[in-house]
Amino acid sequence: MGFFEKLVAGLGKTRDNIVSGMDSIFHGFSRIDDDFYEELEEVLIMGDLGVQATYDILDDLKAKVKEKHIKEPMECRELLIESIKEQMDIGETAYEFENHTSVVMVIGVNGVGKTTTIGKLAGKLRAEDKKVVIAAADTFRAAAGEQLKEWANRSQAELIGGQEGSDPASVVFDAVAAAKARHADVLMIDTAGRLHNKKNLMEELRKMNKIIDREFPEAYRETLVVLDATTGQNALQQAKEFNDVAEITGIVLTKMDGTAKGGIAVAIHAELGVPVKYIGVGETIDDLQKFDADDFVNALFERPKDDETSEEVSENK
Ligand SMILES: Nc1nc2c(ncn2[C@@H]2O[C@H](COP(=O)(O)OP(=O)(O)O)[C@@H](O)[C@H]2O)c(=O)[nH]1
Ligand SMILES: [Mg+2]
Repeated sequence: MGFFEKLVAGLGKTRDNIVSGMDSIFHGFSRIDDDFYEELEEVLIMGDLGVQATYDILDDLKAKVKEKHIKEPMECRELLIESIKEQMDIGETAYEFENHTSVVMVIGVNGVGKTTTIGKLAGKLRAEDKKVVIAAADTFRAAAGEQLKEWANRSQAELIGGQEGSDPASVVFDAVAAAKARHADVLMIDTAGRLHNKKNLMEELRKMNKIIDREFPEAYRETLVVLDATTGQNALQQAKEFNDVAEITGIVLTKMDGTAKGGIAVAIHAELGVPVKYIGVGETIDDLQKFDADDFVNALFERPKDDETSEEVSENK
């Protein structure tokens, strides 16, 4: 399966919740009235899109219906798809860090896929011939360092590791020195994910950020929160908590190949104003891609990719 097919498969559950619900509304109503909008609202909220995104999308739909003098409920389907795409658009500057000497801090709770994402991203950047240094600043588990070492070997990125139990901030200090000495393009920092103690976490992130600010002020900064898409509302809650303690610049949604609650991608974007920049659909290096709103919404509604004809999606049914 290619990336898009994995995404189509992973969004199956979301599709069952949202798309079939929407379609029965489009078919069931003969006119566009308040009840019609109310039922749509319910389906979108139940599908994990969240209150904010749902209101934004429906406001946009209502405006378009008025402007285009639409009378048929069925005609709203395409408009709604367009609205969701517009909601998810992430703008031109999302990957600006690739054009600078940059530091990418990767944060998130245990098990969401931080280390795996760093490995995949390192592989992608190396394939573009970028020089990559990775800081193993999750020093709480020896296994974390080992796992990262494998990914670093695979992608031929340089790993700056801390001893188990060593101070994460000192690993960051060493990694910044190494990145500068070797004129690295991107320094990625893997961190430990212990959200249960917010005060400690905040303190640790603050210390690491302070070192980067002081030792590497010229670096372009990116802070990605990694979230497990199968956890739905929990992921949204985690994003909010990290948003309180760090200046998040982007979201990575992993495990979109599983029983992903894909609607959460829309909710996070709308409620935090932070774009989803990458999505993961598996455990290999090819299973991470930049987020593409068109692909995402096409996968959700099981439509073909915009740049291809139809066979790709329908083959997998
Ligand atoms: N199916 C699937 N598994 C993933 C994905 N990303 C990470 N994983 C798996 O999730 C588990 C935890 O990943 P890890 O990177 O160690 O999480 P961390 O604790 O945040 O560093 C590992 O078994 C990964 O292989 C993904 O996109 N899809
Ligand atoms: Mg890890």
